Amino acid sequence: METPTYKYQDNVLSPNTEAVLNTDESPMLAPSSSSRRRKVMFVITFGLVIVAAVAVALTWHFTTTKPKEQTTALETTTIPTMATPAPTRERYLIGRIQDGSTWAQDEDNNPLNYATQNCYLPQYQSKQGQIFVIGKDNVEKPISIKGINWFGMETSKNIPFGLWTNQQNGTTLYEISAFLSRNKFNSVRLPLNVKSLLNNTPPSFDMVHQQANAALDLTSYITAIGGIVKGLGSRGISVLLDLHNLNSTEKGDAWFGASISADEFLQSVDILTHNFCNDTYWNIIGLDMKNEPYGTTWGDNGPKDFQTGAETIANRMLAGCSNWLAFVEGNAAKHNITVADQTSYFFDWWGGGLREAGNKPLKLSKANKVVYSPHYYSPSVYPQSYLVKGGKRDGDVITGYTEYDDATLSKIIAQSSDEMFGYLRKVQDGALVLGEFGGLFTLDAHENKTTQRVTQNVIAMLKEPGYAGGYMWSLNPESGYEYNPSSVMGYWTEGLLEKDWVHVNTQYLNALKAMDQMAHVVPFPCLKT
Ligand SMILES: *[C@@H]1O[C@H](CO)[C@@H](O)[C@H](O)[C@H]1NC(C)=O
Ligand SMILES: *[C@@H]1O[C@H](CO)[C@@H](O)[C@H](O)[C@H]1NC(C)=O
Ligand SMILES: *[C@@H]1O[C@H](CO)[C@@H](O)[C@H](O)[C@H]1NC(C)=O
Ligand SMILES: *[C@@H]1O[C@H](CO)[C@@H](O)[C@H](O)[C@H]1NC(C)=O
Ligand SMILES: CC(=O)N[C@H]1CO[C@H](CO)[C@@H](O)[C@@H]1O
Repeated sequence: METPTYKYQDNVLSPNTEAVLNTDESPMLAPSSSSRRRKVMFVITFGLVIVAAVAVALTWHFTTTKPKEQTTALETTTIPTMATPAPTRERYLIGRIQDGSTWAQDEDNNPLNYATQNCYLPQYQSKQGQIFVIGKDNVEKPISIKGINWFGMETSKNIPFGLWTNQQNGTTLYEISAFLSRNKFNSVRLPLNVKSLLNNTPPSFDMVHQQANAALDLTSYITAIGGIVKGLGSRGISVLLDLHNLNSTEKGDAWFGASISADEFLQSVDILTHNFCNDTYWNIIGLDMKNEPYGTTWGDNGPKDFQTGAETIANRMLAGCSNWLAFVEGNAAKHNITVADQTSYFFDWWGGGLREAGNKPLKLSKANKVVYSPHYYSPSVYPQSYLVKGGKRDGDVITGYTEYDDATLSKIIAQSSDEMFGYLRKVQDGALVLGEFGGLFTLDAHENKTTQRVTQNVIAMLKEPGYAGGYMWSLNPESGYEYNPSSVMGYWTEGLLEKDWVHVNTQYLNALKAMDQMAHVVPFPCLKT
């Protein structure tokens, strides 16, 4: 996800540098450089939310009569005898995600550790248009990804959002993992920033209710990632580590930039393989080489040639971890498309422009490791001219358009995605997995729901041969969008969870159930050592 203003503007003759350099801080923290007032208001609001959340948590902690709970043997033996006090571990009745499920009274929803599962790290492979989990016995299990993005680690907070459990807002790692599993999600894409990997920066403690997330070790960036991976792994949910931003504010138009050199980028890959390529983290399936490299080229040997960049990053990863997969995004160049008798000149979705990867594929040190991983969004991210009929471009918005009927819109999405990346299904053997799709859904203000229908079409497309699933953006309710409908600019936030992180955006959750019809939506298998 990228703060959208100007990124796709198709009428500008010379690029607006300030706008193009918009960062990809979570939209909640930095909506866009062109909306400083909103940004300031948002940061203040967010600050107040955190202060309020912490205050509520503390008040609750010290004043509420806690429900009587059985203490476990572990608690009674460890607390009094340890020199350093063990984390206070309690069951939490708060923070439960209200998706209609019921919970066992005695469920231990706040483990001190996610127990070792005795699974081994399998071979993950991409071939025959599918992703396979391959065991030591050479049995190959195909798997489709019903995935979701959970952001926050790429921001200055260095931790995914939502873990500030209190009586009103926030949930826990345990509950997020349980909720995702109850709803058949089997993978999480976790955006990271390279600088925090290099510095091993600890997360902001005020973003996490530590007692309610007892198993999460917040000592460092690496321990936090490890805890999240184990928490998700306990439910068979895999993790795609996403090299998203260079530092918490520099998105980077390539895999290097002002804050990170190409060498440093590769060191961050070494840090990940060194720390996580083993059986404890069996559910890590690979790395997304670089999120939305919008200033790159493909195969021209230029300074920002992402064919070379992605190849170098992927081979570095494979040298440290030959089990993982390399997820590769595309460029963001301008193209013409003619659909429904209308020609539009537009930017490919950032991350989606893989037009040259067919002729100039990545050459990796190991076979069956490339997963092309484009993004495809709805008009809530940018009002693309090809997604509506007629109308007049006015800055970023389009006025006076009509919306297409279902059949025409489906054809347009099929053709545009095929031109950007879908053709790869016919010219190479690896799987395609959308690293991001979605945006606004329930809030769609198009008279005939074009934004919703685009996402529904994208979901339906994932069932076609050659696609092995996708990651909806985002679980977080804080992600911001600026166009709704295509004719109106403003600011809206929406995610799979509601703003309090415990209520569910039911309409969106139901729309994503269509992903359950992909061929192999199962938990990632724990292959026992
Ligand atoms: C990220 O890097 C840019 C470019 O060097 C720098 O201007 C910015 O201050 C950095 N952000 C942080 C949070 O350090
Ligand atoms: C995996 O690596 C981490 C970090 O080096 C280490 O703490 C853990 O014990 C390792 N697990 C296994 C099963 O080797
Ligand atoms: C697309 O169309 C525009 C406007 O008609 C034209 O200027 C441009 O050269 C075309 N670009 C490409 C890549 O075909
Ligand atoms: C919505 O669909 C109706 C029925 O087909 C049509 O009359 C109307 O013009 C459409 N609205 C827009 C904005 O295209
Ligand atoms: C800022 C925020 O999200 N506050 C919400 C916390 O939860 C309560 C109860 O659900 C909501 O009413 C607040 O809006």
